[in-house]
This record gives sequence, structure tokens and C-alpha cells, in this order.
Amino acid sequence: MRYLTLLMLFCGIIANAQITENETDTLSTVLDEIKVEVAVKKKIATDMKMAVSVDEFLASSDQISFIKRGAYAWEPLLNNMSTERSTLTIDGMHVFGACTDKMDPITSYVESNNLSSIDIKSGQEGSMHGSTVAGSIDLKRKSTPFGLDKKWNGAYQSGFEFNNKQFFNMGNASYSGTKFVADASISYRKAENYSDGNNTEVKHSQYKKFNTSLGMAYKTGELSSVRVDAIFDVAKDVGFPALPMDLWLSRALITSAAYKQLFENGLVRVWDTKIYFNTVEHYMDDTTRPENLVHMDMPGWSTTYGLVSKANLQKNNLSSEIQLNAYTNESVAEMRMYPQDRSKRTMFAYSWPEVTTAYAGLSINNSLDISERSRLNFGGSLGYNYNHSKYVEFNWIFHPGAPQEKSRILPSLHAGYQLTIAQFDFSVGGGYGHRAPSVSEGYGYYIYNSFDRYDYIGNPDLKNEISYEVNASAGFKNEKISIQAKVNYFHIDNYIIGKILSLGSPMNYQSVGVKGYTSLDYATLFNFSLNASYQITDHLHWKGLATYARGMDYNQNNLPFIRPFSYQTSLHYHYKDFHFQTSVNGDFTQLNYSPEYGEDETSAYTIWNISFDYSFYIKKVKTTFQIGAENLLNEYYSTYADWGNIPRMGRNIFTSLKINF
Ligand SMILES: [Cu+2]
Repeated sequence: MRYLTLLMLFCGIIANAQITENETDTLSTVLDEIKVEVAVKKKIATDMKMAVSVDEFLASSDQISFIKRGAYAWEPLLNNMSTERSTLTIDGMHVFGACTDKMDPITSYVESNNLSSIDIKSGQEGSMHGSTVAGSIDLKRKSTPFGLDKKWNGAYQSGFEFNNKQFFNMGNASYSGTKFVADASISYRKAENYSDGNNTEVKHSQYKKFNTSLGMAYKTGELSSVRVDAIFDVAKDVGFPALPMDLWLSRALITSAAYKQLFENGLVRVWDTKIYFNTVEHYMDDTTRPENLVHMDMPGWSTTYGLVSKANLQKNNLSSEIQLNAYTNESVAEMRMYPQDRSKRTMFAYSWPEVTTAYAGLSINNSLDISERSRLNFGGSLGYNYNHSKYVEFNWIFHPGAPQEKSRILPSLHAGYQLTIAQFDFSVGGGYGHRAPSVSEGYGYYIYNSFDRYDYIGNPDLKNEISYEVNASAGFKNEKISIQAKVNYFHIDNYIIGKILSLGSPMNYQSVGVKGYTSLDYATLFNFSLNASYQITDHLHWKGLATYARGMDYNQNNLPFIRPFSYQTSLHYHYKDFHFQTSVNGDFTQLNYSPEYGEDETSAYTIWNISFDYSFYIKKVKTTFQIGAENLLNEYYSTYADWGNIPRMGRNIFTSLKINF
């Protein structure tokens, strides 16, 4: 029987499996893990919209905010910290964007129809995939279990959004045999410029995105399987209204091959090893902007090879997960300047002088069940980070004699205690961890930041950023009401940020000076969130969310991109196959802004959204139709994190159709 359960577990249909008490004991490691995953697994859809982009989905998390440079490829901020401070992975694989201006966070290389869930971990709890300060965001791809009763599954989605004339078509299908499974997806989105709340067209905000993925797994034995996966993504003609240039073409190929072995008994229960390769190319284009008299081509390339191997262990009431991460990345970005006539090139430079980053680290997470009501989680990681700059002469211009190679040891530790008393639950925890500077922070050369209008220079000798963190949560839950409060506080030594350099002159005629990445003595960050929900009647459900954050440097100056007090409240009503939802969200005035980093005070705003959907069946095929409006009152606004205060989209009526077969 246990054997059978393991098989079913292997097949991943544990959510539906019937498990008796005894078996739960012996299998609790793996089961717990999967149960947790099932519990947190949300559909890639928000309360308001069933066909969302990955960005829109992430935005529904209380831990994520965004820097927006336009309508496409928003930069996710975790715990109000920029992407350098978090680990972003796709199924544990490291992928690095190829744009010096952050036009391509790796969330832009997937599509909602090839993901099953997004796993967000805060602070050092996220150190499983490598060293971090803010935490980790892991994008989990769809992976169909073996031997489902229903062999073929799939969905087709199409829709139109009126504000920017966005038209999308997305299809995905999966096959589940006893020995072979496959998942495939394809999607295409095309949008024109959007209009703001004053009905003014925001120029250069169009985009086109094509994405396709294929995954296949074959069962090599009763308890083992091999799997290969690939994602191919192309974005073309993407406008970035907040930047002085657009994206002509961006392409990514993300591939992996994995071997998974389950064990019936013994200490090790699951062992999963994957090798991967991904390559990203990125070509910007500023010839679309007539105001540019001098043009600059700024192509970038990023290539990564890696290995991730993980084992799940179980002994009595202790379960552990051990993961080995190793990767090597090469990032190159060029800058070629020329007047209107392309043949007369006047300047060439490497903005990323072919920088290699190699990382190897071992991480462990343990979960010890102290009693039925309490649990201790603890773990850590130890990483080795190596950098090499091929064209080090570019780094020597501002940092003469800086070493061409640099090695760093990156330790991390964390612990947390969870307690459940009746309908209440509490947790407290702490963490400590280092991170290495990013390629731009360490080796960037004249990377123009259009937000504060400075050219940024990296410093190869920057110290590790060191984070000390405490966190706590308290919650209450019964059949009708749930409420949860979460806080965390980070004290970050050697906080890396750009400071004005007295030497050096700007290269770009738009820039006002040169900033060098420097370590501040320290900075502090505080995040608070309150989540509540109430089942008013069987058909009526209310949800609310409020967040507050504060970030300051050692001189009590404000840090940039810290979200002001924000709120969201929604009502959801359903009757038979009809659903109606409405939500109101907004930010308060940004009082704690940072003029030093190009911020000004951003006013408060409130947005009202509604949507309505209806599901019907034709034979066994479920079809859902949705219509809704975002920013119904057509408010003109921009948020604290809109690059250059570009206005957000005005009223947007959206429609979509989804067919599940
Ligand atoms: Cu770019």
C-alpha cells in the first residue's frame, strides 16, 4: 500500500489521493512539502481578471511592488527592494536579463499559460536558490503528472483590451500517459500605445510578445523519470515611454534536462537533479525617438549554464531539504555611439565589459515538528561567488588598479518558530545573509539612469551587502473570517546605492552627471501588511489588504522606491455560474520620498475596477466569458514607482474567453 502511495505521489496527484494516518507518518516530508505547495498554489489569475500577464498576477501579492517603465516587463520589487537584492528563478534555474537598463526582468520571459504557480519567499527563507537579501521569487512551470485518468487537457484563451487595443491568443495542452507526459504552450500578445486618464496617448508604450514552451517527461523506472523542458520567448517593438529608448528585439531560450528519483524508504525520499542552459539577447533602439540627435546602440547578451540538485530527507519529526546550486553566467553589453549617419561611429565602449559570474552554493532548510502545535524551521546556505571582468580597462577608468577577478564567500542563516493555538497562529523569525554586487553594481560602465539622469559606474571592490532581519506574524482564522498581520525589519550593512562622483563627465547629453555605486554604512527597511477576508453570506465574500513600508539610510534619509501606505478592498459575489467582483485600490501620498535619488512627491490615487464573468458547458467543455473595466472612473495618476512619473493607463475595458478541454 505504501508502495502504491509513493507511486501516486510520484505521479503528483497527491492532492486527490486518499492517504491513511499511518502512511502520512512515513511520508510526511514529501507530503508536507506537496501539501504546502497545493495550499499556496493559486491559479495564475487575479480576483479581478482571469487572463492576466505574469506581472499583473505578481502585483496581486502583498509582498511585491513594481517599478514600471511602461506597459511591459515591470521590475518586481520584493519587500520594497530592487531585483539585485532578490533571487529570481524559473524552476530553480538562474536566468539573468541582458539589459543594462532593466528592461528585461526574467518575469518577462515566461507567460501565464506556461506557469502553474509562483513561489515567493521573504528574506533569508528564500536562500534555497542562492544568496539573497530580499528573498526569492521562483516561477514554477506547468508539469503534468503521469497516469491521469484524463489523458488530454488543455485550454485556449483569447481576449481584447480596449485601452491599448491589446489582443492576445494563448493555447496550452498536456498529455498524460503512464510512461510519458508532455506539456506545450504557445501565446502571442500585441498591444498598441495606451491612453492615460486624460485620454492622452502615451507614446512608445506598445509591445509584441511571442512565447512558446515544451516539456516532456519519460518514466525510466517505477520510481524514476527524466524530463526535458524549453521556453522560447521573443519580444519585438516594445516601447518604454519612461526611457529615452525602446526595445527593438529581445529573445530568450531557456532549456533544462532533469532526472528525478524517488525512494521507498530510508533517509532520502526524493532526489532531483537538473542541468540547464539559457541565453538571452537584447537590442535597444533609440532611433524611434526624434529628439535624440546622437544615437546609441546598446545591445546586451547574457548566457548561463547551471546545475541544481536537490534532495528531500526525512527522519522522525525532522524533515530537510538540501540543494546544491551552481551556475556560471557571462554578461556583455556594448555601447556604440554615432550621429544620424550610422557609418560614422564616434565611440565604442563596453557597459558590461564581458563579466563572468560563477556561483556554487549549498543550501539547507529544516523543519522540526516540536509538537502538534509548534514547529521550528531553520537553515542556511554557504555560497562561493566569483567574478571576472574581461575588459577590465573600462573598470580601471574610475577604479585604477581594481582587480580583474574577485571571490566572495556568501553565508546565510535563518530560523523561525511557528505556533498554532486553536484558531490563532503566530510566528517569529530572524535571518542573516550576504549578497554579492550585481554585474552593473560591480562592473557597469556609464549605464544611464533616466530616473535621476545620472550615468552609473560600477565598483569592483564593493563589499558584500550584509542583511540582518527579523520577522513576525499573527493570524486568526475560522470558517467565516481570516485576518493576518505580518511585519519584517531589515538592517542592511554596506547597502549599495549610487552616489555622485566629482570626477568624470557625463557621456550622454541628457545626463547631468556621473554616479558611482557605493556602500552606505547601512540602511534599514520596515514592511508591514494586513490581510483580511470575510465570508459575508454563502454568495458574498469580502477581502481587504493594507501595506506600509519605510526605508531609510544611516543618515535617516529616505531610500527610493519605498511604497507609501497602500490598500485594496474587494467584494466578490457569485450566483450559480455568474460571478461579479469589484475592487478599489490605491496608495496614499508618498510623503517619504527621496529627492536625492530623483524622486518627487507622488499624490494619492484611488482606482475602481469591476468585472463580471459567466461560465457555461457545451458537452464537457467549460467555457468562461469575462468582461470588466479597470480604472473605471478614468483617473489620471502615476504611482511612486512609475519611472519618470509616466501616467498609468486610464479606463480599460477588457474582455476574455477561456475554453478548458
Ligand atoms: Cu534594454
